[in-house]
Amino acid sequence: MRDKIVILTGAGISAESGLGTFRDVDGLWTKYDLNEVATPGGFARNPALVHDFYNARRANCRGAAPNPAHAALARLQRHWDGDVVIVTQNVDDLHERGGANDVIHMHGELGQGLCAACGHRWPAPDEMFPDDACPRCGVPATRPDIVWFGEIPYFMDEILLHLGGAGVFAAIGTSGEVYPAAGFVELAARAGAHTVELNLEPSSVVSAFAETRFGKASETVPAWVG
Ligand code: BV8
Repeated sequence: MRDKIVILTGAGISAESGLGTFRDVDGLWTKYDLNEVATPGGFARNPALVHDFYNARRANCRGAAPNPAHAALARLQRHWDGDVVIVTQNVDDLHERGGANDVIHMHGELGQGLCAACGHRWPAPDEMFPDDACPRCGVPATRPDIVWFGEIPYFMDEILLHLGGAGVFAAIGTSGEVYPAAGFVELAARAGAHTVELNLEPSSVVSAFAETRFGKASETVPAWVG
């Protein structure tokens, strides 16, 4: 009996905590040009704009609190007698502040800075600026530790291993628009996992799921966890 549960979360799980999603009616990509603030080219062209974008989201995140969906997943990790692996596309720390551990941030973290010169990572200050020097090598080549479009997501080997051994795969609060995350359900299903989508509305990959539960994450996730 495969008792590993792999959970993929997206911006929808943090929506009720007040953090914006990307592709909903008032989503972030309706206010910002993705190519200008979430690509390496955008950062090279205008690092100040990109830092402003992430400085604003870091401030938002500090003012937000985990919601019952985050708490329910932490409860599942505590009580389930197998592994519960949370893979998140989110760059906020609400899973951790909601009590979860071993969260895999495949798109990076708002709370970390990265030096493009020496690869050093450190806890990001509240605000980062283009000429910040790296705390280790001193070169002003610092950036948010975020995986932008066209960059390779983090921990892919580990994630693929988890998907291959999952008994259950659940996707929560994600539109299924961004790859490779949107393809995880197919990989899990092919490996024999039971798949469930918990989302406000059908995602772009809803047909790949064996089970769907629609509604707000703060209601559907605690009900699913029990
Ligand atoms: C990669 C930065 C290769 C962090 C993000 C051309 C050139 C290069 C690449 C590509 C290309 N064409 C396609 C690609 C691949 C590309 C891609 O998928 N593009 C899409 C747009 C077509 N992907 C990449 O570039 C990735 N890298 O492919 O590298 C590779 C891959 C594998 C192995 C080797 C090499 C990199 C992708 C990461 C990009 N970074 N953001 C940040 O700023 O936050 S992506 C961005 O979208 C966020 O990270 C976000 O997490 C992610 C997914 O969005 P969602 O989380 O799903 O949010 P969304 O708003 O879309 O949906 C919210 C959902 O919640 C909705 O369904 C809504 O109904 C629901 N909801 C709302 N409220 C609630 C709710 N549900 C429940 N309760 C509620 N209350």
